[in-house]
Amino acid sequence: MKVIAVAAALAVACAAALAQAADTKDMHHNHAAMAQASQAQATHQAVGFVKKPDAKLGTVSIAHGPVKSLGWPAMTMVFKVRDKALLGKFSEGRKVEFEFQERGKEYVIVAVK
Ligand SMILES: [Cu+2]
Repeated sequence: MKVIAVAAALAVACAAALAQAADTKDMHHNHAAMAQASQAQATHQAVGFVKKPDAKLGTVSIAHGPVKSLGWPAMTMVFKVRDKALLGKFSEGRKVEFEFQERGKEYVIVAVK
């Protein structure tokens, strides 16, 4: 079930990358990099309320609910946000459904609804 969801998300992400890179030589490289990333990293899903975005640091604190895939209880914590375009969606007080990955000591948000 989860594998299918990740594969579907990856397919969407790849399609977007392909569209973006359609007229560049990098198309093939992007695709290979994505395939690698998907094997190495699990994506976790959570729902929460935005407490405080920090545009300077590229982080956001979120009061999130339980995260089953990590065995986490509900808590408030700081996430890194993958890029600025995503960070713009985290306005204070907003309810967000998001996906994140563990990267070293950080938890990086890679998608948000
Ligand atoms: Cu947490």
